[in-house]
Amino acid sequence: MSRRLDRNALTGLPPGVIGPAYTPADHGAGIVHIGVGAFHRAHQAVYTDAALASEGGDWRIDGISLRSTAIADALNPQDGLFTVIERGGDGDLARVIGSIRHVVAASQDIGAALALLAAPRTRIVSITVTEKAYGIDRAQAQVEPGHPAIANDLASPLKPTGVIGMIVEGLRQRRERGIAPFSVLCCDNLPENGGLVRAGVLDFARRVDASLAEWIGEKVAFPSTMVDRITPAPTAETLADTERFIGVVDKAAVETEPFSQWVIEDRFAGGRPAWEAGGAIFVRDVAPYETMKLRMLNGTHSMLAYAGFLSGHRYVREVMRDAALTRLVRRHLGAAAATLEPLAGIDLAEYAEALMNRFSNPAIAHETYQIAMDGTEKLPQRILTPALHALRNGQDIRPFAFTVAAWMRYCIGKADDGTSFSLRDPREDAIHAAVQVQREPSGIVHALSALPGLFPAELAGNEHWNGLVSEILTTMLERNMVAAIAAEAEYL
Ligand code: CS2
Repeated sequence: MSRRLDRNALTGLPPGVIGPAYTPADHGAGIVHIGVGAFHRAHQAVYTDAALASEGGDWRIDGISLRSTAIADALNPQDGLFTVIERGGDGDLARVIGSIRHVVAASQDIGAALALLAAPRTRIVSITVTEKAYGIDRAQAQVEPGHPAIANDLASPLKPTGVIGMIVEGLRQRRERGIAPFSVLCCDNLPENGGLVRAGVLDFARRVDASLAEWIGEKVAFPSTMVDRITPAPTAETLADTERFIGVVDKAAVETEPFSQWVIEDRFAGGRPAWEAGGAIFVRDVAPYETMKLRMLNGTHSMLAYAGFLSGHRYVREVMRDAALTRLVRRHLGAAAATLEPLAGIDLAEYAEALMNRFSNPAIAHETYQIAMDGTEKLPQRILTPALHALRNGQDIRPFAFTVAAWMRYCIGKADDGTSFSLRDPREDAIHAAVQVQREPSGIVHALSALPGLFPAELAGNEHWNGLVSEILTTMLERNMVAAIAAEAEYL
């Protein structure tokens, strides 16, 4: 059996593999991160590694995984070490990251997870759990009492299972023991993510103990942040390549693109690592950066994921080799950019060009099906809000209507060749119920637009918009997705 990556293996890393430029065990933990998935390992953990190398400090990361035990089982025997393979046009670069100390699987040991959150050394709690895990009703800025984790945690707040419940219980314990609170740093692709999580945490706390909510409102910082790095789900190939690079087995390796960006509001009551050492940018207001990224990168991603997946493209890089689809990618980037306010120091045309290149990266196997997941959680900030903006301002709404039609086509759950696939959306049952009784494209548009809380009323009630979505969906259904893409590219 091959040896496993661990602290002893660091001294024997092959030339060309970059290891931590510090001794991980010399640094204590200061961050608790909830959701130790591939994205966290390829992004925040890398910035923290750079900060530790540059400025030192007790800023290592203790991880909490909410449900799965797999990542704790992979990382703990490796002393928290794992490899990031950066795949660029000019070959791969392997880097072993030392910033994670240990991972607790909350589903196995909630006491240990809460102890991390309550520990005085914990000054920041950062989060990547994907949009759907929060259970926050974004329009009402409060928790969704029907969300499984929220419902469970409101019923037994001392034994939480979800991210909001855990944060509130961690803060409650700190307050009870006279320990200063931590700052909460949401790193998911949500608009004004700090404010959103703050609203969810405050509402949850209010339902448990009003004075706790008041204390949190006064004392806890929730800086917003924009995170960016395209990170496909690791595969067996990721692990096999890693072993070839580093010479030992690494069960927690990730692969990602060379590009990385992190824009953060500098509001950390208990201090923070020198993340600028890894290239992080600190600003007063992240919102315009977040909006730009959500509408341009993520919005275009969603468009190309639905259209690409249904027309037989497994990977984003294949989409970018399809001439008609590439035209639609460019069109979407332009339409999204047109909905944005100018942002000092950023040329949106250059940003769009950089995105075209990143999507085209031939070394990254990013599945369209991965991006297509959780559409109801993603469409509002990526597509529907900019669509409404475009509608109100007399701008081109067609690119957004095309994306919505492609998502609706996807909601039918059958590819053009008749094979079924699972939607992988938290509202999958409601979507099925809405579409299965419909015969006409316009009926599908109407039924899906009426899903509670999804479409802005002004958009769902606009005849021109609905007409356009129905017309495009008709082509997708009566002919097929390939024909609809060709017709659309023709239309340009
Ligand atoms: C993607 C994002 O899966 C998705 O929905 O759009 O994960 C995207 O790759 C990242 O936000 C890039 O930073």
